[in-house]
Amino acid sequence: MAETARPNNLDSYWMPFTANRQFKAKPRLMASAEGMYYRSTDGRKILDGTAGLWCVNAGHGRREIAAAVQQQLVALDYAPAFQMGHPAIFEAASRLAALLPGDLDHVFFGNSGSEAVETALKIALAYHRARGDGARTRLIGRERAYHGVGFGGISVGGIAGNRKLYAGIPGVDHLPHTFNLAKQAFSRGQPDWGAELADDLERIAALHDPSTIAAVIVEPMAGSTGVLVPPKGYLERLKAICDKYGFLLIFDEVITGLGRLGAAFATELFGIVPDMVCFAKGVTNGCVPMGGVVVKKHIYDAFMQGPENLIEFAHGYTYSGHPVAAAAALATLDIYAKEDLFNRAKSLAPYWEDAVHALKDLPNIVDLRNIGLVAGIELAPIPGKPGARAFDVYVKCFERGLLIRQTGDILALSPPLIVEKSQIDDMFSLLREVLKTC
Ligand code: PXG
Repeated sequence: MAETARPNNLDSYWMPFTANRQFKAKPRLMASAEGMYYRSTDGRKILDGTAGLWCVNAGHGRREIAAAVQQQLVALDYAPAFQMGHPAIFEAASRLAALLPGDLDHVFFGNSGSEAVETALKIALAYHRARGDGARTRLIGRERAYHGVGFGGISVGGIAGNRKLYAGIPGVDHLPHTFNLAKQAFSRGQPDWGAELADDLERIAALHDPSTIAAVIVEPMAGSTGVLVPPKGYLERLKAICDKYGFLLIFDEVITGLGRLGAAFATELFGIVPDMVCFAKGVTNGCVPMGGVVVKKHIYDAFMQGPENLIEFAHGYTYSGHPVAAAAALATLDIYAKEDLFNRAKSLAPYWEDAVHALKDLPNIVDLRNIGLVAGIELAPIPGKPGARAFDVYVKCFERGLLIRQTGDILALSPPLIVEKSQIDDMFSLLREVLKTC
């Protein structure tokens, strides 16, 4: 393949979550994408093992979405987000609410997972205040959690590197993370051990007094930290303790939402209905920024008090419910429904699981984890060089035509839900070859 034009100067762009100097010395640039494959600027075909960044659930280059976006841009490029609306965003809200169980039926829109999380945390505090229970100001997150990069998100988040430079918001405590190598290694799907880790919420409640706690936020499956699957019974226990004390339970489904686990949301998969669900990424197939939070009716209703001419919740973004994002979301949801992609992910999951666990015989494999179409592969660190082994695997895979994710010494894979079995075979045989050399 011919090379694509490359920028002359890589200097001005300060890249996010990137080792800028290392990258710019040896850049990896994408030129185009179609279906399951990227094409790099040096003309190589690269199998997408990560659905971009966990977001391109329907595969790349979907013409239906492009057409809907183009049409929307021409018809109505922008409408003021405050005190004004447009039809597509109301439809998008109804369609999203219909994908969630029970009375999770009101949607507040932002433009990213980070904004979804900030919004959910603010709703939690404002909700208790609106009910006359304003002493509930504490927020409980979890070790190793990733909830984006806003000050709220890094505060309830549990990744030291993202938190250490910033004081964060006050009144936050953390549950222990749910990973225990000795008790869970090589679990297929949900580990048998670990439900009791949820009981730590009782300790936290006793420490601060339950009357001071507003909400608990967790990723049903922790993605960014390296794929931690919830132990059997863990989320059930967490929900029961939240109910007992009146804590709102927030599921951050930015990764798990929209099909990745083989169900519309983890909420459905695990049969647990939280009070709020954060979403982003797959809602537009990754092609236009959009995120938001779906809340239960009683939460929305708590705000709908007082004089009707007053704004009930002083929050929102210029681009909340953007027409172009709404059009992309509607076209994306159409594809998910028409191609039955969530069920497709579900039916591929056993094949995926076998492919993941077949790596067990390789050297330096510490753990293999999976759920839905997600895999975590934990490697033994090179002594004195944490993360170096996995980064080496990541670069070698990219050079040989496979995109994976790397965090510390953990690799993560989660392809678009259109993946074929033969492409799963390609992914794992290439990975096997690379792992043998690292
Ligand atoms: N919550 C969760 C659970 C996430 O995974 C966010 C919030 C923030 O979303 P935005 O749209 O603000 O980035 C995320 C994002 C990775 C990776 O490699 C994961 C995310 C983003 C980028 C990379 O695991 N998750």
